[in-house]
Amino acid sequence: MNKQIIPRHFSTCPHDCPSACALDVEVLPHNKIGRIYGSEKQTYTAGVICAKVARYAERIHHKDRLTKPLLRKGEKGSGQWHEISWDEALDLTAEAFKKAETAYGSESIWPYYYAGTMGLVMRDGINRLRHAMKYSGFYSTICVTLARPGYIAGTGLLAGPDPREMAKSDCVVIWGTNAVATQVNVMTHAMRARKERGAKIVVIDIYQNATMQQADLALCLKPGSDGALACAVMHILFRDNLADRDYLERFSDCPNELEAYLKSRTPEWASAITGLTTDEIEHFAKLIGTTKKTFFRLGYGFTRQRNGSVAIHAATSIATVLGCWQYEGGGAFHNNGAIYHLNKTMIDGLDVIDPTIRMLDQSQIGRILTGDTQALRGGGPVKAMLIQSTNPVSVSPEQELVKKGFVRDDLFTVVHEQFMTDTAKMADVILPATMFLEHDDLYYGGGQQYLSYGKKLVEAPEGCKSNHEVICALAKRLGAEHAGFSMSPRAMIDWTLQNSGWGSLDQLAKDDLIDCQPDFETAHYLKGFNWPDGKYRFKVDWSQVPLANDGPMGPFADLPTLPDHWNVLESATKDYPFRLATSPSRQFLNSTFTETESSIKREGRPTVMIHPLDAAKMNIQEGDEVELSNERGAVRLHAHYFEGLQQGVLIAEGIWPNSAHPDGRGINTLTGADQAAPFGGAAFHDNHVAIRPYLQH
Ligand SMILES: Nc1nc2c(c(=O)[nH]1)N[C@H]1C(S)=C(S)[C@@H](COP(=O)(O)OP(=O)(O)OC[C@H]3O[C@@H](n4cnc5c(=O)[nH]c(N)nc54)[C@H](O)[C@@H]3O)O[C@H]1N2
Ligand SMILES: Nc1nc2c(c(=O)[nH]1)N[C@H]1C(S)=C(S)[C@@H](COP(=O)(O)OP(=O)(O)OC[C@H]3O[C@@H](n4cnc5c(=O)[nH]c(N)nc54)[C@H](O)[C@@H]3O)O[C@H]1N2
Ligand code: SF4
Ligand SMILES: [Mo]
Repeated sequence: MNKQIIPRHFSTCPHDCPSACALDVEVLPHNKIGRIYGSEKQTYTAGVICAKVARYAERIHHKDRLTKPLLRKGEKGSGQWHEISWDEALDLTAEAFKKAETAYGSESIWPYYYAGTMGLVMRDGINRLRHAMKYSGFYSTICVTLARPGYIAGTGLLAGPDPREMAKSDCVVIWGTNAVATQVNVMTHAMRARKERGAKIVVIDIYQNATMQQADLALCLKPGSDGALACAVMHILFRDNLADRDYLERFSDCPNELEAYLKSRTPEWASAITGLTTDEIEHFAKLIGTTKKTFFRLGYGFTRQRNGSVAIHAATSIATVLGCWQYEGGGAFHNNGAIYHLNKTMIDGLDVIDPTIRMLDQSQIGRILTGDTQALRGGGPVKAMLIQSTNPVSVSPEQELVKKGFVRDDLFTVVHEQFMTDTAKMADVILPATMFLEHDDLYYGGGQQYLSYGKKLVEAPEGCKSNHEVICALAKRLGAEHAGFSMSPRAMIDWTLQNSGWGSLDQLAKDDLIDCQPDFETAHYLKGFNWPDGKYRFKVDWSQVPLANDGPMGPFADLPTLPDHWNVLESATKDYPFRLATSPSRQFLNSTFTETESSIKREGRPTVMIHPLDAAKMNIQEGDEVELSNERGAVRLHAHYFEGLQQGVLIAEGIWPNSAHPDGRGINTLTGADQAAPFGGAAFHDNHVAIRPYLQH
């Protein structure tokens, strides 16, 4: 057979995923793409990508893509729109912002964004506009402030051993990440270790997800109990003389104090908290205690509990007690954010920051838009918003409040989007956005070590503009001043590379990639951890944790100083006897891909998994429509019997569009926006709820 050869071009996946895969994209005539493949030349991607991005043609060429600016007619959310020109849309927006500023001050405008694209130019340019205009600040809390502090509390730095070393481990502990669904490349390297070296794969999660099904040792514990497991494991390691005392002496702050303190953290104590048997805990401790090349791959899952920062610190501490950091294929990894040391001055407008401007918490958007004085940090109301690359009406906690905020008649909302999302539906003005293959950008991997180029490969549909174009066009109308507003994305990438010590765009355009992996000794902290005394900290002064962010905000509760189980969870009660986690689905990425047929077909419908014994107690049959409820609201979906979780735990996978639920209330109706310690962040998997059959009236 004579196969026609379709040209493939390099790109980078822009989605909010630690893998940031390097891609080979089939480019067809007439601005069409074919299939997308994983690039072989990027050694972490190693030719493998997830299915939903492989079939990206379905998304980029989707018939429902937004291509015309729209102005609301009728009530907010009525679904009726006028088509308008780009000039009209931008003029209207600029006028509304100026009006709000004149009447209520610059902080009444809140530019709001997230990681729909991880491209630095397109994602973060909105910050340049807000800094130049002194608009309210965006304190990014989702994914960041519950996870990172706990890792950094020990190591002093958000970086770790080369994730490719998982392939050289004798044991890979996949903890709180459903890697098969959310970052498939972890599996590539872990499986290689199993195949080539007979390595064991341990998975620690709260349900038997696709990743746990691949495990040699599966630990299915109660939500929010990871700190207890970690402490009992360290107790056993000291008890059985499996701790590396020489390493601890040289590289940790207070090993003797830790050992003494852990005496009471017995397997029996942890068994009662985790729901694991003491045998399971002993077995896990023995396995890693006798396997120096153990790689702890710590994901986001267990940090989406109110005690998450304390728990990830406890888990990271095991690697130190064992001295795993010393070995190739050993150590603990969460994210590589710190290795890139990018100078973001031009993109973010860091040189025009006014530090007196208030920061508003991303997770608290519902409270902010409904006038909660604490969430508004004592300032005036938010009157106008520019929203790019995020879908808060679907993904943010306390959805009832979020919706109440967005229907406000006195709030002007402009949403820059690719699709008619739950958030776009609530806009006054909608602006159609380009997709990653239609603009230039620069990406880095949180879960690996590459800076990676994403070049424009096809023309956007007529009518779509990139985030950068919108920000620059608004800046002009608003009189915002910064050199970045007159640069092209390519010039911006070049400036950023040159000022960060990573060469230039010319070089990147030739190579596509820069491998930023630090040397072995640095990555494994063999020259010392990133504290003045070079020692890993078991004992944490949380106020001193350098979170590379805009926080801290507070005040927050006191945290334990040594690794522990910290019981600040949203515990089950008589009225709300179940604990619900809203874990990610495989075919969606947050609320993205909920518009593509193939993903919807594979996911089915909004579902909650329940243990059959619980279901029997609650009179719930397989497939029944049920209602989940708590203080924050109620959600309707269908029950599915599932034995792979502990009784009392419920799992609802995926963030379905609100309209996929019978009465338009999405899963985040049930999640809370209280600021978890130490620096805030929404505890998406830490909810108490009631469940009952939904009876039609
Ligand atoms: N297919 C797909 N891929 C994605 C995403 C998606 O929605 N879908 N989201 C992307 C984004 S934005 C992110 S941040 C990453 C997140 O990806 P992950 O690092 O995988 O983190 P989570 O999505 O929070 O959840 C991971 C697992 O943690 C489990 N978990 C919940 N509570 C606990 C607990 O207390 N202890 C333990 N041990 N486990 C717990 C959940 O059940 C889930 O199986 O994935 C990205 N990739
Ligand atoms: N219940 C529950 N809720 C959760 C989570 C959970 O596990 N459970 N996970 C949380 C997590 S980890 C995260 S990170 C958040 C993510 O929440 P979001 O950041 O809102 O992510 P998405 O839902 O993927 O929405 C991104 C939107 O950006 C748009 N977009 C993509 N590229 C561009 C672009 O170049 N320009 C513009 N203008 N728009 C673009 C997409 O069309 C999409 O609608 O959700 C959180 N919400
Ligand atoms: S695994 Fe993550 S980074 Fe890789 S292609 Fe899929 S969504 Fe993109
Ligand atoms: Mo995320």
